[in-house]
Amino acid sequence: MLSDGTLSSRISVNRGIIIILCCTVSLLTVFSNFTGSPDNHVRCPPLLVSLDANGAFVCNASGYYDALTQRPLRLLIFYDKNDVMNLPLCDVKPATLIGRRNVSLEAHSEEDIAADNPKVLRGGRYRPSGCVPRQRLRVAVIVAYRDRQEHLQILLNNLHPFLQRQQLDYTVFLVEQAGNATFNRGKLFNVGFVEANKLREYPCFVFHDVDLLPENDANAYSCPQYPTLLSSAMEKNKYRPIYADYFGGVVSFSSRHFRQVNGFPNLYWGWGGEDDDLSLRVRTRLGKLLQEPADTGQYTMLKHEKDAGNPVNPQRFKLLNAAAKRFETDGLSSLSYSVVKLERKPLYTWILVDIGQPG
Ligand code: NGS
Repeated sequence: MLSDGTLSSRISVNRGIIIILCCTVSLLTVFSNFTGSPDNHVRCPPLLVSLDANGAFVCNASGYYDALTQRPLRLLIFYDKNDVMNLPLCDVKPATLIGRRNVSLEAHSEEDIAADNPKVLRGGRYRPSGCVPRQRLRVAVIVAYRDRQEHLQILLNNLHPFLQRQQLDYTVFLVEQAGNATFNRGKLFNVGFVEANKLREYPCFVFHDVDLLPENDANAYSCPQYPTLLSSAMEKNKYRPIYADYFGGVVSFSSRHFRQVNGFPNLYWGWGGEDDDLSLRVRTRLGKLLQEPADTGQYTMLKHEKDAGNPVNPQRFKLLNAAAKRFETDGLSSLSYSVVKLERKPLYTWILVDIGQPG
């Protein structure tokens, strides 16, 4: 027989255990809602999901997003309607691909291209609606640019449908060099990398010339295992490789690898050499670079007059000869610039940037 006292103390011990168990379960539930899975996804409690001004689904967990930049202040919160609805992960090779097709060389107005691509959100962003993109399918496409309006229109008209067929969660960034100083492709790409990651964390990057049109949508604009030359077969070169270690035109990187090689060099003003320097960085630091197979890495290059703002750089061989000594000191680690304007246009996020003058 148990005395009344022993019985009631057992009941209160049991109650205590039940309360502790309940608290642990609720804490774990809350915790799992707000911390990341290996895929960097965090589930937003469905009650907190609502629409933003662009019609995109956002998680209203106050204190988790910076109100100005929309950048998550803590771990990424899962804010996609599709995840809430438990849609499947997007395929790496989706059924929407059509393979090789002729590119269009028509320069449509940006308004017409936006009307033809109604699912592209302001800022040049798209996310598939029927599936949840995998982390390696979340891509920033950075275009280095100045004064090539017609090429830009032709590129956008081809690129948006191409990227949507790949079912990527992508954003196109146009990084435009302000002023008349000699063009610096490498530095503009570095600015694009830093600025895109300030707006949202991108695991994958594609660095893209404005005059190159991809011909085959099997050429995946996603995170590669190793930095990859996507434009491996250009029509202007009869679809043959330009040379063995060529790494210009269009290349893809995981953010991790791009940081590991300290990005592009900043010191190449004018045409030539910055891509060879990057190729050397990748081979030295990461051991290898990849090339898209010639049957999918096909590109058409748009023709243009000699570009007075981008003369051949007479210093390029001298810079290349000493490139290995500068990997640490010239690149993302030494990047300086000031953003003149940042605007979400219908087809791209426009970053007008002052990158200074040749030193
Ligand atoms: C090399 C340049 C690269 C350039 C490549 C292809 O000679 O920067 O030609 O040029 N390297 C040097 O000048 C050191 S292209 O076929 O695009 O005109 O990307």
